[in-house]
Amino acid sequence: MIQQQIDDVRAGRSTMLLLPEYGLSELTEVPEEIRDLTALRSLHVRSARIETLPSWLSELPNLEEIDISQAGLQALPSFLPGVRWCVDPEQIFSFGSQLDRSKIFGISITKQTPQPAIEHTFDLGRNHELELSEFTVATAITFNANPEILKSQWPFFDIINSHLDEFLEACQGLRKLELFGFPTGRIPEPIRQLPALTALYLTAVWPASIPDWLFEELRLKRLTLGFNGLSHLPDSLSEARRLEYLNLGYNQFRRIPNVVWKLAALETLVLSGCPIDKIPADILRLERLSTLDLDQFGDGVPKELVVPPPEITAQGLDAIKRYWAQERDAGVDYLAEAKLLIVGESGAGKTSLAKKILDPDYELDAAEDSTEGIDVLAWQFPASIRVRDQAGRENMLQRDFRVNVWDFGGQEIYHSTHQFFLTKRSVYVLVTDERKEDTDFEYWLDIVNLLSDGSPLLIVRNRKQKRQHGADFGTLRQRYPNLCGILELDLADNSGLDAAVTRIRRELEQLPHIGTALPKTWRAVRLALEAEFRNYISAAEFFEICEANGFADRDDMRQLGAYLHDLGICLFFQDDALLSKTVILKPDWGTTAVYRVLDDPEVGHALGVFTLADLRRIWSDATYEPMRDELLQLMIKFQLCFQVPASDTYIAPQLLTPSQPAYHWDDTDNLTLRYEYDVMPKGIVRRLIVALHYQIPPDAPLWRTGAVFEYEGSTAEVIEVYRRRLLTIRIRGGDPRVLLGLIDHELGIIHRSYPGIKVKKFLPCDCETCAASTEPTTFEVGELKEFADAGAGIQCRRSRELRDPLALLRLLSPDALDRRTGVLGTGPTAPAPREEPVQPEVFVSYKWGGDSEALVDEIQQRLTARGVLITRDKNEVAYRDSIQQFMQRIGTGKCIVMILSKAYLESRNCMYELTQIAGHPEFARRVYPVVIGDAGIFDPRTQLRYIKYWENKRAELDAEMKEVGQEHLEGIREELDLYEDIRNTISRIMNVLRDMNTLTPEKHRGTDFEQLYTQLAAALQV
Ligand SMILES: Nc1nc2c(ncn2[C@@H]2O[C@H](COP(=O)(O)OP(=O)(O)OP(=O)(O)O)[C@@H](O)[C@H]2O)c(=O)[nH]1
Ligand SMILES: [Mg+2]
Repeated sequence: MIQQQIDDVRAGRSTMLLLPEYGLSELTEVPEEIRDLTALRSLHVRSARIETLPSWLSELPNLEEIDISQAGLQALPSFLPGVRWCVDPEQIFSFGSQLDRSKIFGISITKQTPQPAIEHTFDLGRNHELELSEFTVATAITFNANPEILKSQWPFFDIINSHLDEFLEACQGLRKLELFGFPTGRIPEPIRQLPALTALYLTAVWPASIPDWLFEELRLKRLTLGFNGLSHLPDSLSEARRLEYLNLGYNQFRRIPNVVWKLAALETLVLSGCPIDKIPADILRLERLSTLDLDQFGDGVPKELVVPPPEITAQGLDAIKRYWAQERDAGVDYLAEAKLLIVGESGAGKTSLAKKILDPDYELDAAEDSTEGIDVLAWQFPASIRVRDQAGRENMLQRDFRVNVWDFGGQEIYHSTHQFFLTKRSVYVLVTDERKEDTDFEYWLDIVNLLSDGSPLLIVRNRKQKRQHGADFGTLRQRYPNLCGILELDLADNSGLDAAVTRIRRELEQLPHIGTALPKTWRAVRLALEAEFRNYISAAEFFEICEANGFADRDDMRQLGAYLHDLGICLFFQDDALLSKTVILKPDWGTTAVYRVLDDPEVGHALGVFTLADLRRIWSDATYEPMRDELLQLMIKFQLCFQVPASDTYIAPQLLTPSQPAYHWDDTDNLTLRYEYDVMPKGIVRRLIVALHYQIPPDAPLWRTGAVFEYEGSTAEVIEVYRRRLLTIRIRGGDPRVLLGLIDHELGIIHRSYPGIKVKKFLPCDCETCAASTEPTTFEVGELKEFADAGAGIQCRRSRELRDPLALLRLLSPDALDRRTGVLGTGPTAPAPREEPVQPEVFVSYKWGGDSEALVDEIQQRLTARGVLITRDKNEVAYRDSIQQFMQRIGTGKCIVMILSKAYLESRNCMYELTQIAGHPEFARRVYPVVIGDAGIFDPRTQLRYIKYWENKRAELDAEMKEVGQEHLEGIREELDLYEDIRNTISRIMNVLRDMNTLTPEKHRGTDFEQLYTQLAAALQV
């Protein structure tokens, strides 16, 4: 992403760089590559961990603006005198007089911004001390964000909301305004009076209405209205003639509002997450449109979208435009073709049923061979299909309905290939033999549920005699919502057959894609291919056939190829270097070839190990011989086998020995993780073996349901327990997170091939009781993330101890929280939550002298003896190092032991330190308070006394100020602000501290500081 931006600036396409993209704020320094970007005008390091800016930035002649809000910058550089800054309100405080206010072009408030800083900013606005061109109020949101919950996450929502209008009125120069995740429920009226505003981003704001003045009076170029629950737009939008970028994502639009087609200047349209069912031919009217974003956050194109067919839509805007252009030029035809998949246990009668569907007079054959792999039969019948013309009117048309009947071999060996052939938008028939105990019944229901994406499923009970057994429809339907009926028949005498076929036909005719309009040229090619008797043709021949049938453009031909592949009509892997040269016209020819290898007795005998010589033998027929390379590639593509590196040997993991071999595993210091599946597809580990075979050392244990991998000094054991629907991982040695990351990534890819899959990850508890147990308490990773987000501990169900969720998550990934799943970054125009620079230090904050200091000496001595190093001001603040800097450093520290006494709470320096600490996120998680008796913080009256104390201090100073001349006031105003700050935060701090588990010094001494030690040690380990 960053590289793309750099290239754009270098090529003169842009003058701006957004370094921390989409909330991934891992950047710790400004990359050296941008040093020669002389065209760079605007640099954003918002939310990055960058602490200093490099001095070479001053050599960039055109650099005018830098956004450093929420970045870890400690001081403002003096070598950029001409640059203007976008900052957060806290930075206005911390940079003090370093930051000339006329140099601030932008301000960005987040939910972490402390109240005094917010109020200070609004004061500056009110007093016209700011000349802002950009203003942002933003926080990260989740997909299912709702206004109430979001609002409750803003500690100072009302303050911001009540000052917002007045502030906007005072900022007449605003060019860009962003409210992201700030549910104010309105579009603030003063926006109307902002003459320079061209970019307005209102995401998750939930305005009650969209006022007409927004389009009639403003001159917007960029507008975002995402996550606002909108279902229509006012006609006045057509007035927004300059609009180039419109983001309507994650709203309730079922149709793209017609007024959108009038926006002639539009270049980018975002519609992700809206339940729209159609992108109409009107899209051709937006001639300048170059980006249509249907999948903004990578969570998929809207599933309701069926016109054009999803296979087209998935290829992007050009494909959609071509589709409509072709239809306009060639006229339309309507789709009347579908796939029927017959599954079930071996011997249940699938092949017999398939043949009887085609011909009821077919005689059962007692010597019917068990099906190898898959057989595909063509079935055709006349039908009325429902079609919609371009104006949206419904019609019924008479058509020959074509069905490809896929008859699957039921034997266990074929199960692992199901994920490639059980497609969506098909009808499924599960055949059961009622005379037998069907052990695989649930497997079939589950796998169809996982893979078919809601396609209808019929159960056919074959050889139904008088006996009544098996679950009834109602019960099954609750678990399998796509089950739409149970049919009973007996193939021996055709009883029930007619009714069953009628029902199957009805389900086929009612599939949602039936009746979809397709360009006529497509159908012509489809028919020409079908007339072809060969099993496969070259890609060049395919293109020739397309040309002969009216196609001119190669891209159109490729698009049709992808469509035919997705419908299961042919196999055409266009993204594979070798396979893209061939179109397999008869998919079952390809699959049969593949299964020949898996069914080969010699390969079976060798437990799945085979060589190229074996393949020459197995594929010696004239039909396979010239295609051996492609067929082997097909097997690899299906993750059925892998090549042993640097050899001509291959291994098919599904033929490996079924039982776990004996080997030694040292189970000390293991990182263990468990995946639990609602429904577990078979063969997950086999696919993982193929995907990660480079990480399997030559003599490592390897069997059908498990393997041992090695990488960078770590060893991982992965075992699948199908019956218990789980997968366990144990890793030891090295930094286990690296290998785990690798495995987790591959599993993610495998899981994504099952649309309906539900998996949860569990980590074992790290308390002492659990560590010693073979059945530790486990925590679900999603739950740990929720607890970590809330800054709360999570309780072990065995030891009842509170554990730190973040420490557990860091076992998985060093920056577990930075990659929160389901939390959206706020995009390039908004900040991500601030992240702390990690400092593996334990600070201690205390009042010098007396009891406190003695206690600190004792703590330091005890903890140092046990390996925990304490940093305290006396030995840390070197000559000329300002105490203030040290205090700010404490504020961002990881662990802070706080010795609270009355003297502390009444000391200006200590309280400054405390406000620094409390102003940073996750305050509660980072402090370890020890309360000295006289602090009295548990008593509300004492709390009030502290508040009064600081109010008085401020009043005194204020009175003194009035007596001296303005010229002597430098610094005193800041002091005044500090007292105000202390007074405002003191009750908040008290509340947090009261809820925390604090100990008195006596209790600590009694246990030799054991509790403090364990907590600190745990926090530091990560
Ligand atoms: N008597 C009787 N025999 C049947 C019936 N249905 C199937 N058969 C016989 O049972 C045997 C197995 O049937 P198939 O249709 O080949 O079973 P399949 O489900 O295709 O089995 P695989 O291909 O191994 O998965 C064949 O010999 C059929 O003739 C039935 O309703 N009554
Ligand atoms: Mg069969």
